[in-house]
Order: sequence, then C-alpha cells, then structure tokens
Amino acid sequence: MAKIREPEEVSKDTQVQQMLAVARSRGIETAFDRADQMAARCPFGSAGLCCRSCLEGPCRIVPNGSGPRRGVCGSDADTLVARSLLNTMIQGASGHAEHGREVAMALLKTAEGKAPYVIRDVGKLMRVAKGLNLEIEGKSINEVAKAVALTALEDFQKHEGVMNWIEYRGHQKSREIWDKLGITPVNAHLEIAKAVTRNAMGGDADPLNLLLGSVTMGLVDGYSGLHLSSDLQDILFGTPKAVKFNYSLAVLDEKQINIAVHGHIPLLSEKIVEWARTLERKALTVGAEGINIVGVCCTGNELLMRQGVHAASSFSSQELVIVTGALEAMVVDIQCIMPGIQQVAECFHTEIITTMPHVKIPGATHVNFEPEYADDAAREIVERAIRNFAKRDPAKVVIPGGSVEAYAGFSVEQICEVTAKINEDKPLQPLIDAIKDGTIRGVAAVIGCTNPREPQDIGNVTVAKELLKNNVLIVTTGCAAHSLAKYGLMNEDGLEACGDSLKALLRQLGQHAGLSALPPALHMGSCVDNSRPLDLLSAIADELDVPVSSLPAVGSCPETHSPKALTIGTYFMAHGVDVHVGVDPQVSGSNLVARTLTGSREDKEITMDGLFGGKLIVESDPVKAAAILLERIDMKRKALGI
Ligand code: CUV
Repeated sequence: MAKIREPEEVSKDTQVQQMLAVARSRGIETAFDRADQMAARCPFGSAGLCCRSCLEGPCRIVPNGSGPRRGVCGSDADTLVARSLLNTMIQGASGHAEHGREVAMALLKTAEGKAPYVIRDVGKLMRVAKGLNLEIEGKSINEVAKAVALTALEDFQKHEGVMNWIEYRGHQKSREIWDKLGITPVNAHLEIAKAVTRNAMGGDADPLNLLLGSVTMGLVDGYSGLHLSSDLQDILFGTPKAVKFNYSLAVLDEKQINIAVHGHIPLLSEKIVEWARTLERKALTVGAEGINIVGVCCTGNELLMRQGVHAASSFSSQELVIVTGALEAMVVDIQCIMPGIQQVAECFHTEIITTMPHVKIPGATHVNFEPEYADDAAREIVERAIRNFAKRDPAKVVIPGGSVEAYAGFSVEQICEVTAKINEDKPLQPLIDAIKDGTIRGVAAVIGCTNPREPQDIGNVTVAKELLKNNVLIVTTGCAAHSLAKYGLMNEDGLEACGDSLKALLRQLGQHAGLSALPPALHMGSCVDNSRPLDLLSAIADELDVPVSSLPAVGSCPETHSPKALTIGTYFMAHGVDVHVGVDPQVSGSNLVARTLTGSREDKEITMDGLFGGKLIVESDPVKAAAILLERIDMKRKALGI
C-alpha cells in the first residue's frame, strides 16, 4: 500500500493543507493523492531507459546492467537516455513556440483590423521594430505592427539563415558558440520537425549529437517561444510596471462571482477581465456583489503583471481552487491544465471551460476562442459564470482566510526606470556597481513549477531564502513566483530574509520606485517571461563586454514538473548560466549523458560547462543546492576579478 501523505507533508501552505483536508473529507481526489498512489515509479522510465519509438519494442534496459544492454535495434543506454531527454525538450519547445505563434497571429490580425485588440505599448512596438531592423519612418502604428507580426511569423517559416528573434535578441558572444557548433535554429517548426525525425527509430544514435539537438530545442524555446511571446504580449497588452496584488486561495470572494483563468496565453483572459468589468451590473441582478477574476498558473502571472489580478494558486494545488465551492467557472487555455479539474468540478457547480480546439477535456464545456471573435468568447464565458452563481451551494463553501500582499511587474524596462533615477545615462550602472563591489553577490532566477510529488513551496522558498541571506538578488517567474509571493518575499517583510548589503540596496532603490523598498524577489512574470532575466543579463554583459557566461548569475528550478522548465533551463545553459533542478531529470541511466550535462566528465571541453560555460546541477536538497549555486557564483566572480 502506498503511503498517503498528511496535508502538512504535501505543502508548506496552510491554506492548501486546509483545503486538501476538506477535499479528502468529502472523498474528492486530487493530484496530491494520485501522486501518493503512484509512489512506486517505473525504474526504467525514471532512468530514461525505456524506448517506445518503434514496434520492435517497447525495449528497456535494466539500470543496474543485469539484463539486455541494447534495444532490439542496437541502441544502447546512452542513446536511449539522450533520446528520451530530446523528447522532453521537443515537448517543452513546441509548447512555447506555439504560444509565440498564437500571439504573433493575434498581433497580425489586430494590425489588419480583424481582431478586437489595441496596441497598448506603441513605444515597445517601435523599439522591437527597430531591433528587427524594420523601417518605421512614415509608417502608421498598424503598418509597423503588421511588419513586426510578419517578421515573427517568419520564425516559423523561413528555410535559410537564422531565426529573426535570435538575430534581434541573441547575445553575440553566445551566438558565436552556437554558430560554430551548427546548432543555431533557422525556424522553430523546421527545428522541431528535425528533432522529431532524428529521434525516431533509425535516426540519430550519437548521444552527444542528440544532446546538441536538445540545446537547439532550448534555443527554439527561448527565442521563438519566450522572447517572441514577451515582446509581442508587451506590445499588445502593455509592458509590465510595478503593481500590487494579493496571493493565496483567500483571494476568492464568497460574495462575488468568481472566475479562475488558468493556462498560459493572455489573449482570452485579458478579454475576460474586460468583460467582467463591462458585465459587473449584471452580476448584481443575480445577487452577487461583483465579478472577481483570480489567476492560476501562468495565465494568472500574465494578468497580475499587467492588471494586478489576484493570484489563487500555482500548478500543484489548482484543483483546490474548485474545492472552495465558490468558483463559478474555471477557464483554461493551454498547458499545465490537469484533466483532474473536471472530476473535482463535478462535485460542485463549477463549470470547466476549455477554449482551444486542441486542448479539450471530456465533460468540460467548450467555448472556442479565435482572436477575431475574442469579445464573443469572453462575453459568453462571463455570462455563463454569472448564470452558474445561482447553482452555488452555500453549504459547500469553504474559503481559507488571510492573503499576502505582493508587488510584481518588474520588467527590465521597469527595473531600468528605477535605476535611471540614480544614473540617467547608464541605467544599468547602479546594478553593475552593486555587483562589482559585492553589494549584490550574484543574481539568481528562481523559476519553474510546483509538483504534486514534491512538498509544495518548500524547495522554491528555501533556495530563495538561502540565496537572499547571502545577498543574491532574486528574480522570479512562473509558479516559483507564486511560492515566493506567499511567504512575503514580494513585500517589505521579505527584507528580513536578506543580507545587510542587499537589504540596504533594495531600500535605496525602492525610494525611486515610490515604494518603501523593492521586494527581495523581483517578479518578472510568467514562464515565457524567462526572456526577461536573460535580457537583463545580456544587457549587463554588453556593458561589461563579457559573455553572459562570465556573470555571477544562476538559475534554479527547485520544484519543476514540466518539460517546458527543462527546455527553459537548457536555454539558460546555452548562454552559460548554471541551472539547478531539484527534481530528478530522469537521465541517470546514462553516465555519459548525465556527466555531459553536469560537467563532471574527464574531457571537460565536451560538457555543457566546457562548451557553453553553464552546467546542470541536480540536487533535491534545497539548502545544499543553494550552497552549490553560491560556490558557482563565487567562482565566476573570481574569474571576473571582482
Ligand atoms: Ni508556465 S510550466 S507549472 S504554469 S511554472 Fe507553473 Fe508556469 Fe511550470 Fe506550468
């Protein structure tokens, strides 16, 4: 019998513990329970040693070497593990590339007057157009937007050259390494198709070549996914600025109609926020005091960054938002949506509404979303939620009390606006000076997910606190940001966690932002906004005329579950940034693969570290992980002579 963890063991969050106990008392199963039932994991899959690529198999190689050493086709453990990693990377890169393409199409339709959006950040549009070397003189806003959208779409079509967004955003010194290795992507779809082909039976069998294929997927993810999405979303919806929001399950309001928006792309959810405001009066007619939109996962992050919409939950506890009994609708778009939400919703009046033709859930309502008809879809969804309010059973409502105030919206533009008040000509200089003199020992991006298998928030918060204590500035995105917000690391209280020099700097910078202090964890947005930390590092590296890999900067993904997080991590490593993962990446079946990733081979020059300057650090203990990250930060400081 699998051991069922107590609520206190599955999450650090007492509200999650409370709601999990409520769910269990009502016989409602959640991901935390299913993770416990799944406790004995397949040893072959865990090591990356099973292969279902063709009908000669499935083949599996016993991790301890006591069984067959090769699959029927002759693939050995190294090939199998490298292929299974590439498979994961393909999933991650496709998800983000598709996100980028959807947003590019929406921008195109907006520019052509076919979709009901407006260009909210004309300044950013012009900066991006200039960065892409597009002609803007004498052009209308819509003409420039159309040219930007078409240039973005080329990154899914062109057959020669290099992706436009890499030409635009890629750091030159990293570019030289990628070009030399022949791994710089041409177009996202072409690279994904090539990766699928090379991974098929009879394709690429060279583990090191397959690993380079994984790095290409990291770059596809980073540029056609992250950078392209952040840039175009900023153009369409505005570049984030400091904003206040609340975090916790307590952001649901018993007196209002509650709608949760969940997934990743803000195209529909931005419209839902708009329609919730428009239809507010209608809510009064059904006895509610208003309409309350709450965010889940990265759609939540997108909305809080630009609209200050409160955030209810990160990935692993998404079902518990429904268990409050106070949710009229959960609207989902793409990615990180547990099918389990439908089973939970069936115990309540909550309507699960899928919106994308390629992401449906049996039993859920489907309201199709197309940018052209965004208003119709958003209006229908809000009206459905209003109607559902009458079906709510007050006896089932349990909303935990107490939520945490947090500040988010720290785009690179927002950070530079603050630092420009100290040095107008060189806004990055105050940060560079602080890094040089040790006020900031290093910069760490604490990113990624929460995972029902792991105790929620513990890894994310522990790594962040250990680093803050040592004066490492934290930037954060994704569900890790949800974790850090909940424990006060995005408000003034969080200063307590910081070392003295960092604390003083955050207070000083805060004054220039109209706050008593900048929060110790700077929330940069959703997963696609992992473009922002890299933009910041690239700009600092340019000022110092060094590669990004020389900077005392690291990434940490303590509680990940998603292939997307591994692809993002690979994109960081391709720039020479060390990346820690706290969850087993399932490559232990091959020493060659594991050691190439972690830089622990004898022939160092063909490891990730040797080729790119950044390596993978696998460590499940967050305190130990932070110590290793500090060591790497200090090593890079020393090499830089600071
Ligand atoms: Ni994209 S990928 S669980 S929602 S951060 Fe959250 Fe963020 Fe991971 Fe998913």
